[in-house]
Amino acid sequence: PQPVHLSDYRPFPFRVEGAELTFRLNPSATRVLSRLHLVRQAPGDLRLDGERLEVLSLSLNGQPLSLTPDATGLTIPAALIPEGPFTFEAEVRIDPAANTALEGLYMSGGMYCTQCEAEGFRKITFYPDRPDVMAPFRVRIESDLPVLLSNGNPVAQGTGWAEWHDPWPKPAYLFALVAGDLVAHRADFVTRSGRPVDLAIWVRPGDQDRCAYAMDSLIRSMRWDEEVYGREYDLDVFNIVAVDDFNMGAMENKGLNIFNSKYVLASPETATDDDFARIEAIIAHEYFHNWTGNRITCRDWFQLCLKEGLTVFRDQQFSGDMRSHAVKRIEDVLTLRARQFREDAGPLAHPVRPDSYVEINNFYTATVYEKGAEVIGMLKRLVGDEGYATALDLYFTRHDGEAATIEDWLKVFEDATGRDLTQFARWYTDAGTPRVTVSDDWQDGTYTLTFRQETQPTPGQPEKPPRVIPIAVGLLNPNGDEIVPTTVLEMTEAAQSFRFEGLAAKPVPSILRGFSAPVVLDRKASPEERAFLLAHDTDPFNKWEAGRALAKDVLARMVTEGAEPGPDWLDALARVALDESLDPAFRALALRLPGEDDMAQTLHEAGVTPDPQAIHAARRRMGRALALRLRPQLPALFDTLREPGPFTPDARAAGRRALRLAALSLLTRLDEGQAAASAYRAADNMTEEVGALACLLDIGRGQEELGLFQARWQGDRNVMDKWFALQVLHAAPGEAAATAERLTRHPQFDMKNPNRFRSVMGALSGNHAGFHHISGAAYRLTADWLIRLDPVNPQTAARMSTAFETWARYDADRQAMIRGELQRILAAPGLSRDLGEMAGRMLG
Ligand code: DPP
Ligand code: ZN
Repeated sequence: PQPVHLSDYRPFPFRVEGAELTFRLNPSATRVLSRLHLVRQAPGDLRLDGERLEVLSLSLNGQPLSLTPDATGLTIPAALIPEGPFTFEAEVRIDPAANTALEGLYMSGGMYCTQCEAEGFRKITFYPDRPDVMAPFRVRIESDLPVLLSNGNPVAQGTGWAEWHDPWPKPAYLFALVAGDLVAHRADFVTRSGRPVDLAIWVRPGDQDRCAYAMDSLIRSMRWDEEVYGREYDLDVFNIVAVDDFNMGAMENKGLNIFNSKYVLASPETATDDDFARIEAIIAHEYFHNWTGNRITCRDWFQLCLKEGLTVFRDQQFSGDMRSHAVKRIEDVLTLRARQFREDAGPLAHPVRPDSYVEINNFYTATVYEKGAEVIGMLKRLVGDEGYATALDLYFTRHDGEAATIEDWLKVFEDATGRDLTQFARWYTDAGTPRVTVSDDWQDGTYTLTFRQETQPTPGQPEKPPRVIPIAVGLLNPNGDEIVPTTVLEMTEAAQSFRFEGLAAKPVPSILRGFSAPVVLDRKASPEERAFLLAHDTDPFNKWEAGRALAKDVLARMVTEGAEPGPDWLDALARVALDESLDPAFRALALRLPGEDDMAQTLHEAGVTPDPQAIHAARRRMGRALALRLRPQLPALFDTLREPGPFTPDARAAGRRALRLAALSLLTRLDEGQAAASAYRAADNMTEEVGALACLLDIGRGQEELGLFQARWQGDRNVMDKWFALQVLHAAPGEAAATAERLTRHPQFDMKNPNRFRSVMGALSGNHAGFHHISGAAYRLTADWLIRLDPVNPQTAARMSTAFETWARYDADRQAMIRGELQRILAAPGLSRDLGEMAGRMLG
């Protein structure tokens, strides 16, 4: 397959003034009639995308066309096209029941649903399936199912049919249709300017009592977007539908968001605190797309970060406002490092705005999303809050109704603030994570910080010119007082010094506060200095970061020198863990040990070949040392944080449960699971049920509890996903592959359901020492299943192949084994474009 290049962009030579679609639904033979009203804008043939469509009829202005489509679409020669407006009609037959790729129109548990982003609409009918072609849609659905939904506002309905009209011009990727036996959880909303909106969350009968949190999140999101960004909703209805079979988390189709049921359904008994937080964030994310994505969309798929980076940034702001900014920031940075830094450091590294792809579905990545959001955070830091607000207002007025580019986005900021963003644009075009090293100097009351930035070459980009990096810095006195509050230093050169004058004593610097740029900060600091910042830093992110850096130093020495954790780290951490003036959620985060994959990456960057087994063993010793240090306080920490009264999913209660479970996890290392076993039985919510079970599995126990869990939850797909995942995630390294293999033979394992597949295979790659076990069993099992899944669901197979992206970190044996598996995948007959591109890029 040929790659598509950004530089090949050409405008579409026709305008679609309206699209009228009629669906006659049938599981294996749905007929789709489309009538497109078109006008020529420039010379050329009319090329329509279309894949796997059985043509029943084609016509132009009512005259039959005898044209034969090729494998990817239909060309109507320019000579056949009249001057002025014309109408193209097509009737095609498609087979939703056979659509296991879950792209286009497919079936999930007896209901019809669609997923069109990025290029799924071409599997429904012939259309210019590109985001810069925007049109109003009229849709008629014919089916005897009771609930028939599409985008926009309802027009009319009768027995066996319904009609919808979406007045807002939109690209085809935002088209959606749902038909099923569904029930609604409803609410009302009135926009700031007085428009009443009917809100509904559609689920299968029996699930309607698990929608309240999602609905509450939606209402808070709608209000927040009015208050913070001045953005109002623009239709009479807003519908959300939960489906069990879904490749992504959710989809922002205009007026009809479709969600993976896992990110909608929640009750205290079935959802963990993390699930509640994710539901809140994803409901907000998809809602916020109504302006950043739908009203202003992307010119082409290279601009994906234009909507995704901005919308992630907005949902992160929202969650921070709803919960705690400090905790949210720490969690976001943990995710960024675990997923994006890992991607940026390996063979799949690509710019936030890529310039070529083979399969666009392979670019819905942590780089486009999470780094895309970080880039906007930096922009906001550089232009200030007011500059940001002015620029966003200009963006919405200037580009409403358009398909825009990153150049348009940056121009808005330049025009609104007068800043030159030429150098800043490198954050969009250059891949790789800059490494910033720091040295300091103290002389006669002047403190100097010198920074150097360097970015390693990434695939296709050998040269990395310096970027503009906002480095937020504060200075503390040796007594712990802050003497220079947070100041943003703008680094623009490869090496640059900044001076602070008139100081009485040599200060302790707090650098990269709030994680002000997505870089690796390389600062050799003494354990005393890190402990000092952990105790005194006024910036909550850097306070946490100091503890994390200290822990990583300790863990690195344990792995490489066989050292044991010393009292500096243990005492410093114990002080934070027991400090009741701090937010329990923050204390829980401070107690979380560095992850094994993160440690492997850090060692690799320091020139040490990581041994997964050694990291795993050292991390366990580290946990035990911490447990011993806190032994006297653990039972009280666990008991006193118990929430009185019924479960509430708010951040305060969730933080207390997180700390309580952190204490339980430590206790489990000392009491052989006694406390965890009774906590499991006493749990009245899923957070504690799963938390206690994980503690037991970690020490090789929990078999009885797994049985209890299964007996209670086997009728619930979303909860059973946790049952599958936990066993694999917490299996001992030598048993992880066998556990996963055994679970793939479980009667409830179904590779056609992406959530279930991920709960086994995703968990296997999430178990670092298990995945990289020297037997190679997990590598083989993963490759076997990717090869098996590929013909069924190439998008999910390709996504999960990133398990192998870190091969270059490891020793020669592991490298050879992983490369062997990637070669085996590449040689699989009939390999998809999706998985083929991924395997090829990883092999380099
Ligand atoms: N549905 C995905 C998201 O919201 C892709 N747009 O990020
Ligand atoms: Zn999105």
